Amino acid sequence: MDVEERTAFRTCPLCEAGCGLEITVKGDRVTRIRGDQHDVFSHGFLCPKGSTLRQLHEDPDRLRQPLVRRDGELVAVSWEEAFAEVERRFTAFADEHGREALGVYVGNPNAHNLSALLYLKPLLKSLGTRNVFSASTVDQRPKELSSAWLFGGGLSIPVPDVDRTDLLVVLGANPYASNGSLATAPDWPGRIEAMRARGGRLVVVDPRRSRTAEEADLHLAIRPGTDALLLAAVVTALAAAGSIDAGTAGEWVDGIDEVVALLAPFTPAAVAPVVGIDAAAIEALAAELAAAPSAAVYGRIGTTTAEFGTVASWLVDVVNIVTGNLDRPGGTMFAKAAAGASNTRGKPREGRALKTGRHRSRVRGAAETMGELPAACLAEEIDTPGAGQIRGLVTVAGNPVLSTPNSERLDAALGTLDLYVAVDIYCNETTRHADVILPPPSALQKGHYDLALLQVALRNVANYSAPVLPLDDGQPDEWEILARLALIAQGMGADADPAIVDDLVVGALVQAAVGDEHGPLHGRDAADVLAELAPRTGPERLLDLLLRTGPYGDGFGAGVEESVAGVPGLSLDVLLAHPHGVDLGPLEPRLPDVLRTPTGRIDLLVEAVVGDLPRLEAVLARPVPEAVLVGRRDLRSNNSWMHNIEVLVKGRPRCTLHVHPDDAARWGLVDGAQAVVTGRVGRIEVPVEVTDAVRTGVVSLPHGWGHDLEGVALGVANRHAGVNSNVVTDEAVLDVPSGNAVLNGIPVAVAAA
Ligand SMILES: Nc1nc2c(c(=O)[nH]1)N[C@H]1C(S)=C(S)[C@@H](COP(=O)(O)OP(=O)(O)OC[C@H]3O[C@@H](n4cnc5c(=O)[nH]c(N)nc54)[C@H](O)[C@@H]3O)O[C@H]1N2
Ligand SMILES: Nc1nc2c(c(=O)[nH]1)N[C@H]1C(S)=C(S)[C@@H](COP(=O)(O)OP(=O)(O)OC[C@H]3O[C@@H](n4cnc5c(=O)[nH]c(N)nc54)[C@H](O)[C@@H]3O)O[C@H]1N2
Ligand code: SF4
Ligand SMILES: [Mo]
Repeated sequence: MDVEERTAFRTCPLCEAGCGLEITVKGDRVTRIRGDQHDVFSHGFLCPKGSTLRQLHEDPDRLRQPLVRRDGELVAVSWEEAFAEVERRFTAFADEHGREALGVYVGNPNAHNLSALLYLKPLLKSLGTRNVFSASTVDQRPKELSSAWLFGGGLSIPVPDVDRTDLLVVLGANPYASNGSLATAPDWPGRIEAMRARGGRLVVVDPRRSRTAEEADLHLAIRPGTDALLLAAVVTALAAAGSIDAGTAGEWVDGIDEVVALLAPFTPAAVAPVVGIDAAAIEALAAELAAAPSAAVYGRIGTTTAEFGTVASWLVDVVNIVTGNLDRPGGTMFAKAAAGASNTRGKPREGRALKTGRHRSRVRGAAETMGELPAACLAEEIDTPGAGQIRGLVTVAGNPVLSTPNSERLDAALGTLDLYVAVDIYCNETTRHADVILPPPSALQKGHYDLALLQVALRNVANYSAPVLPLDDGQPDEWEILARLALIAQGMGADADPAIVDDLVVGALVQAAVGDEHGPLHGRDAADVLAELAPRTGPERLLDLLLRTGPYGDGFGAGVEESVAGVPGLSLDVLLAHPHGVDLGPLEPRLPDVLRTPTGRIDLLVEAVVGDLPRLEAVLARPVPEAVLVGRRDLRSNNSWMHNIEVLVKGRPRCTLHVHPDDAARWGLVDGAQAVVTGRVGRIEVPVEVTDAVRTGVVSLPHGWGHDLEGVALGVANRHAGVNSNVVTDEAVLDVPSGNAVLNGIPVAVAAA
């Protein structure tokens, strides 16, 4: 019998670009995935990873049943047995050690996952521990903090208006490989090429001549870890030239003169020897920024996972502000997301100051930020005895053994835990230590909406994807797994109905909405609103509520009539009727109403940043290390977890150490042979690729590799194991204000093996 063929549309959840996919399905099998030509944002673009959602779904190593440790071995069990096992172990653990002995680590894929974005919070609350860690502190925490301090929201991050700018300055990002980050847009390469075709200029600041740098009009090969110095010198050069002009946005900014005075020691001449860029070139960059009709400075991983990540993140915005580029077309702008944004809720221009350090880590006293402790502290919290020691762990979509600094220490520590429950699709380098692994369904079996990433999109769009394939028999959805864990942690037992959590979450959101004086539901009866959301449940019900109460929402009758020409006020039904998404238009100026700061203005004098400037100044007198390690990304790879897909890993090995020819000669290295890279905490052996794409004194190695550990159940990845760069990165060094790990600019010694 012929099985009917159908077409489904789905946003790719693998990276931040959010491309629309057109998926052909025959029965329960995906037969083809290509770019959705009609997607309102991606217009058919996709990268080599997008079509591998099918391989990911069909990967025999992807877990389809929970695993439980019995006599030392992880064995497949039923879902009932798995939850019962969690309850048994959790109860015994809590009785013996108490909840503060529990740690939690949540990883990157949660940011792309509707279930996690909505149900992790109740899980964390139910677990009742302050030992919360996440991939945010090996990534963007510095930018979240500086944005919270400047604009009143961790995701109130001004994004570069690539589609309209005259000058794009990219520091520490390689969107040709990463497809962009904290600046959501499909087809960065196409956007950059369009910019250059209309006469715009691209400047790339990167110690490597990356793919993006190859496209640039100007590539400045900076010495790693010194972006804050460079940007400070740009401000100083602007001031010296009398070019400080904050433009229209300036009306809302305080502290410009004070900041210019504070940055005075960082002249181009003073920073040049450390930064590795001539004073004249720094002055020229400043002049170009001042002269451009519009310009956008954009910094990413190379600037945030660095020793001065917070200061650099702040300086990116300072430079955009003092050149008059904040909040104007072609400059850096705030997205206005259709759902979930805190900068469209509550009263405009009112907010509370974000505090950090409300509690501190036990061992080294590192400050809490946004309710979390630095991921770089996780290992020591497990392996250092004493009261409050972490003895149990929950991980959700995280692989810290490959992603966090000094990973051998963490790996060893995980082996000593009394309890470890993982929610993950694989038994990998981290989850192999688990007592229980609870696998969520594959991406194709889940609904999708980019609740987080659309808050930093380069264009306002809204796009919901329904699950493409049905759940396997007995397979709980990911939100149900998280909800059931929350119920177990609350002592309600392994059989408690996840609907209890769902109802609590929706109830709290409805209460907040009817209590928001500035929202469309103010004063409405919560029960009526809930009745209108019925019969939906789960993430879809919550999303419907968030869309309807959002800035383009129907407000249950009290919102907008038209979200955009011809499209009614948004709700989930409206999005379901638009499977290619709804285009809500280009970004528009949002000052001052986007602000949620205590003063209702942008105060540049951020205490934590100003307090960190002496530490930055001290670098000017510090000797430059002979060699430092930086990372890089490859288009066919995705952090640590897409290496089990043959089509992505086949061909030439990607986990190689890039070394400049002069350095190779100096250190006696030969292309293709092995090098030993030694840092303070560890040592690795890697194959060398000699290339003048890296500057001298810098070696580059991608992270997320090293799949040859015992017990890792990833057949393909195991054959393309590569080496874990985080064996060498140092957990002791942090960006002070944020506690973010330093993953670039690691002092190392390099020698032939
Ligand atoms: N040296 C160095 N280290 C780095 C970086 C660097 O540039 N250099 N980059 C850092 C950055 S930016 C990041 S974001 C982190 C990432 O750090 P992590 O978030 O710890 O690691 P990932 O590699 O993203 O691992 C994701 C995990 O989620 C699982 N997973 C995938 N999809 C799902 C799902 O739908 N549900 C669930 N429950 N699990 C799923 C995968 O199997 C994998 O175990 O790494 C950081 N580490
Ligand atoms: N294909 C692919 N796409 C991805 C990912 C992936 O693993 N693979 N990961 C996703 C994630 S989680 C994230 S956070 C984003 C990250 O997105 P990006 O920030 O674009 O990340 P990278 O491609 O690693 O680019 C970082 C660049 O910084 C440079 N760099 C290193 N140190 C310094 C420094 O001190 N100063 C400066 N100026 N530059 C420096 C590196 O050479 C590199 O070219 O990518 C996302 N997209
Ligand atoms: S660029 Fe990112 S979102 Fe687009 S297809 Fe590739 S992995 Fe998916
Ligand atoms: Mo990331």
